[in-house]
Amino acid sequence: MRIGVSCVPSMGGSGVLATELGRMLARRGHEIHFVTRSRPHRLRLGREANIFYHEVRVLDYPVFDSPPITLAMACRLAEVYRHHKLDLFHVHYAVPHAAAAYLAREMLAPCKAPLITTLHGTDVTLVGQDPSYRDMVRFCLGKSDAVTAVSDWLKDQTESLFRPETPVQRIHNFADPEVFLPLSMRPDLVRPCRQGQVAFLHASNFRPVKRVRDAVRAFAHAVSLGVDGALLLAGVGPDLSGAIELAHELGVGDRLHLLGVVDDIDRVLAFSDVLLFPSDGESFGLAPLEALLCEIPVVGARAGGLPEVVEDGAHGYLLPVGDWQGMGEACAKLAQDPALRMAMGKAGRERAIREFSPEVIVDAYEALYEKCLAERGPC
Ligand code: GMT
Repeated sequence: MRIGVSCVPSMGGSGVLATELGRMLARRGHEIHFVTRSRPHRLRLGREANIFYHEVRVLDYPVFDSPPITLAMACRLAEVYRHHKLDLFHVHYAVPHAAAAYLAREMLAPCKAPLITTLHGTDVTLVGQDPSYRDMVRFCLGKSDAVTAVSDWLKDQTESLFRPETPVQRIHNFADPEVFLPLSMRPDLVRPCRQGQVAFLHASNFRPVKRVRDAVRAFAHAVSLGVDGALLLAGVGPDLSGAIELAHELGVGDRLHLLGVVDDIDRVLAFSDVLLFPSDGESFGLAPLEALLCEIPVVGARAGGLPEVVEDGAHGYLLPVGDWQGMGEACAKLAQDPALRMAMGKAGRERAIREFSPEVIVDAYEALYEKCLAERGPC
């Protein structure tokens, strides 16, 4: 199949998933055409067969307050469709990708290429609820040949918030067990913190939904309980400076390691001991899944789709949203018991391989594409 893919290219889980899915499909012999504003950050060009990148160029004319990206993306998708004879469009994150692909298909009429929309989270629960986008998201879901959501929780949210005409199919996210490896398989890695310190990692784009302050408070609480730990913060975003300030207020500022935007998060996860992920309403939690593969227990909030990824008490601990004291106690328990960390880590990797393997998930997408193509019939 020749597949046109659109996604958010900058940091974020939806672009990561789109990229990894594209790479897996390309390895199976499909031709993948990424049509995005910039190169998706995990996409390495020129190293793998069957992968093509088409940048969406946007004319920034002074008359526009902000350039109409959706229109430029629609034009580029239509152009790539014509030049490369695409079979279907698969867009990740509804706004604005589903609207752009819908427009492209209308421009190409009577093109019958199926449109598959994968929902990732805030495109439904936050951005999609804003009156400026809500009706467009509902419309695009109805015009998609298939709609998928990355967790049962997100599927339920989508159904109750939008009541879409197109049924929503849950296809979980995946991560590559050959890339995300435990430290025991990567003896070359050097940790940024002191020998003997327990390394707690928070990795995100530091938006309010991530509740980074809870991560800092939980860490400080664990330190107050006698843990000799370091807090690694990977990523950047609006709440990073507030988190740093809070760490200094709580007396743990000297234990912070600011890693900035990390390209090879597999390395950082491998040398960490615990992932702290207190997000509220996380639809899935790709970083926690990657942590499980690296045999790192997760301490987080029992909210959104995270309980579908991490089982409380088996691969870490899930506490109510905002319960940083409980999270701090869970961190202390894990810090003081390396055998427990190791047992949970091993159970986590086994679960991740069993439930979220690339083979199973990519099979599901492939089957969905074939079904949509069969239903649409030849162009
Ligand atoms: O929905 C978002 O906030 C953006 C999106 C992203 O690009 O990072 O994140 C979502 O998609 C990921 C991949 O499917 C999920 O692992 C994240 O849980 C999800 N984020 C939220 O729901 C907050």
